[in-house]
Amino acid sequence: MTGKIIALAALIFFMSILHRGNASRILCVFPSASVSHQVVFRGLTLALRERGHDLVVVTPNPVRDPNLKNYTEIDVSFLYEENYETDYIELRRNARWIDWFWNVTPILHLFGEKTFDHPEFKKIYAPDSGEEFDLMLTETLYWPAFLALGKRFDVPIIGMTSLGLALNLQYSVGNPILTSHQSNWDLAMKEVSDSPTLFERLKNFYDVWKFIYNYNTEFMPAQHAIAKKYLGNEIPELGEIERNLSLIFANQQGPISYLRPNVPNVIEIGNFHVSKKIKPLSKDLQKTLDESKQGFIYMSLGSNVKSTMLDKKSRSEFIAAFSKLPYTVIWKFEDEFLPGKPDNVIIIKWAPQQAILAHPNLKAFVYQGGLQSTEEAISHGVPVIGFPVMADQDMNVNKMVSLGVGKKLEITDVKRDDLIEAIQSVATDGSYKQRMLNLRELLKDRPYDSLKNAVWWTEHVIRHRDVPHLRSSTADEPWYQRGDMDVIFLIATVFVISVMTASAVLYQLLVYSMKIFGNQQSVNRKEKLK
Ligand SMILES: *[C@@H]1O[C@H](CO)[C@@H](O)[C@H](O)[C@H]1NC(C)=O
Ligand SMILES: CC(=O)N[C@H]1CO[C@H](CO)[C@@H](O)[C@@H]1O
Repeated sequence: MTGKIIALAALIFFMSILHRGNASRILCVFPSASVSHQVVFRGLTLALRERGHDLVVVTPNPVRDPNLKNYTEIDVSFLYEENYETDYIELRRNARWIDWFWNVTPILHLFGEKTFDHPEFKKIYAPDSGEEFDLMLTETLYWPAFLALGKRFDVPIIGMTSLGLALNLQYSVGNPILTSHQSNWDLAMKEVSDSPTLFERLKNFYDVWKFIYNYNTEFMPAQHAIAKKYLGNEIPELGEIERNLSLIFANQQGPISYLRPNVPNVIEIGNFHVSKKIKPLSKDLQKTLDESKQGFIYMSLGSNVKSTMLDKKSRSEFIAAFSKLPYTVIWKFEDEFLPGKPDNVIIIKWAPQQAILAHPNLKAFVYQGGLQSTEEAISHGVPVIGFPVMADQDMNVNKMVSLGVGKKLEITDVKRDDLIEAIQSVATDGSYKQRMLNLRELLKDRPYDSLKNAVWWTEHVIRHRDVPHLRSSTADEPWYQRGDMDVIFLIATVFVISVMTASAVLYQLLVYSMKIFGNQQSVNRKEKLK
């Protein structure tokens, strides 16, 4: 009897060891003060928690659910208060994203410092904290300082982005740098062309390489200084840690992005934040939408760009266009009052977007082209009218237009007639809707669920403590070897020198023979005269 009990106790003991053996501790650092980024990361962190892992998550959008065990949140929501009120629409008139980046670097550094400075976070990374982790997950957009934490805890790092990879990351993971390819959302503000001229490509080449150069020689060292300030001087060069990232989860699903070659440790993700269970609408809104028998239009410029940023003229164009529509318009407008609001327009400060998109009476979604909103529109089969403002939004809307599921208009030059025409054709011509439904089917038709796949890869990295077999040595190539720039330069130089030498020799020969010929003639002439 006692023998049996001892055996049972031993079994339970070993089972618990085994169980602990499968559960890992994961440090997650996601400092972007932007909800649309955070909802993507949260999709993965909650799924990892479900799998039994223990997570510490640094985020400005904590879930704050006391029932979530093994999920410690370090709340950096104060970063939203530090947030600068940028008028992105005004910005669009004046700059390309790739140039504008340099205006926000002070803010990026400040956010980095403020996050490192958080007392709860300090307790985690302090040298004597006793904290141990098996993996670090972090947003790889413009936050290289946090990569140093991977060294502090001696863990592999998985990078993650809520949109396609930024140029700086394309470079550091060893992807080919395609200076004029449409997947470079960094280049876009307005002027993205599917068939750029030679001159435009020259300009893109210059801009892209200048950005990569400045990023690595100015931005990285400043971030390195921040990392050293909080973690000590032992921190290796951040660029080297970045080149060693185990995996990168990139939010770019094939059917809805401009395809490009990626190194094998870039793993496509998507739709992490799209809810399977939609929360019901408020009674009022539900009633309004149900009663919109003609259908309704939903307009939102997202969480970063606000409709209140529209200048008077653009606003009045929107109002004039909406007032002529036979539909109800639900407008996410962040103010109490919209002067001149037509009767068929309802303004709401905050919109339960997925529930609105799910309503069967919805005809079209007027939006800013954010990737998360695009994914939501597709998953509810709603055609779109895009007014892109910044970052990857032009690219997303261009792709939607090329797939025939939407139209593109210009936010800095809103014209009521164009808007009416766009809404009417998308709403009444059923082919937009049909193509959107087809696209939804295409996205769903895949061998695995994207989120489960990302969980599998995360655990794969933990199991093997890194995945060097997926890493391409292209990441180690210096810039001048990428695309064989040095070889092309050498060939071009040799060619130019040869042509110049040959021309010089030919010229000399010509001059020499002219002389002889000239002499000959004058001799002949003299002889004739005799
Ligand atoms: C990067 O990986 C290589 C090969 O595994 C290793 O030798 C090097 O120390 C790593 N560098 C950093 C900064 O982690
Ligand atoms: C790995 C780990 O720390 N798991 C913990 C999850 O939470 C339960 C109960 O809250 C703990 O018993 C585990 O140790």
